[in-house]
Amino acid sequence: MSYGISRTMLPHRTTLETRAEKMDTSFTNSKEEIATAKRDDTDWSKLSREEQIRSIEFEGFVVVPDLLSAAQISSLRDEHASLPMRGTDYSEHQKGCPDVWMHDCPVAIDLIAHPPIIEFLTSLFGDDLICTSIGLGSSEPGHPGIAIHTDSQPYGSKIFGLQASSPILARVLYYLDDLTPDCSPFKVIPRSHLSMHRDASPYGRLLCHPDELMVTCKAGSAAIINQKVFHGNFPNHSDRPRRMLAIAYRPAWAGPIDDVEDRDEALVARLPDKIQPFFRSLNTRDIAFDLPNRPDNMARDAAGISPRRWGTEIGNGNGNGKG
Ligand SMILES: O=C(O)CCC(=O)C(=O)O
Ligand SMILES: [Fe+2]
Repeated sequence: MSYGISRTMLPHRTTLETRAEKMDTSFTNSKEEIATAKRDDTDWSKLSREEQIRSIEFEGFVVVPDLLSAAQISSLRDEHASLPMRGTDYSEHQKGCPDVWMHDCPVAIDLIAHPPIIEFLTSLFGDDLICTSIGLGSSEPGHPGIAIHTDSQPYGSKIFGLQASSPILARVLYYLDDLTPDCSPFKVIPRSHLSMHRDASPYGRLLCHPDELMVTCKAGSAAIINQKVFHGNFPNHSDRPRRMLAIAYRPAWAGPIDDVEDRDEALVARLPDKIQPFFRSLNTRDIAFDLPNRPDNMARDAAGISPRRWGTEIGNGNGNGKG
């Protein structure tokens, strides 16, 4: 039994290097498992706005195809090549660069205000948007797959910090390469974020799961995920890199549980004017802690909590958006 003994308490594991040696670095899925994986076959180009909102709220993710032009993809790949990328502690083939906004990456930074995504997130959240992060990731040949995890950590964590404690957050994962079965397609366990079971503790991780769904798409598409859904990616068994630009947004009301270090104001001031509104303080929290039981002027409707937001009505079918 190892309950109650944290890794840091084990005297012989004092350095990160020693711990990394002990880490499970195995492939999440074999080639055979990839060949027989459950595949998503949704025609994402056909979804109405209501269906997109239902998909991210209820399934936990939505795919939006054709968001980037060939020229944008090519420029983003060039910017990617210019960035300092660091390997993760479990594989030198999975690399990342956080804080892309601090680097000379005008095309990536411009995407923070990408109109189709801003319009979607504004109808999803019904609030001002705060961009909490923008990072580039690269799953290179030999990458063993990202273990299944959530990006939500309601009390913060060593990997994600306190920023991940925001109660509502969406991450837009722009893919700069085609996701094919052998080239690290996205994986997700649909509806996993709805579970109230201990297995759904956002601090859990899994190598794989029988109900994981493989999502493939073309370069220039994005998967937008509810940060609470369990997800990851498959290994890269191909001979080409699989690059991704990930931009996270939260509604202005939904700040972290405690103050986080804010971004350097002088650096933020250098960003283009149209990006500034998304770079308000990371500690913005538009909430009413002292709310009385019956505040003045209470409303009699709120479309954002109505099943109408999914294009359906209570009492019409089972509320699954298809009724
Ligand atoms: O690579 C992917 O498709 C998913 C990456 C991921 O888990 C993340 O950025 O949070
Ligand atoms: Fe993630």
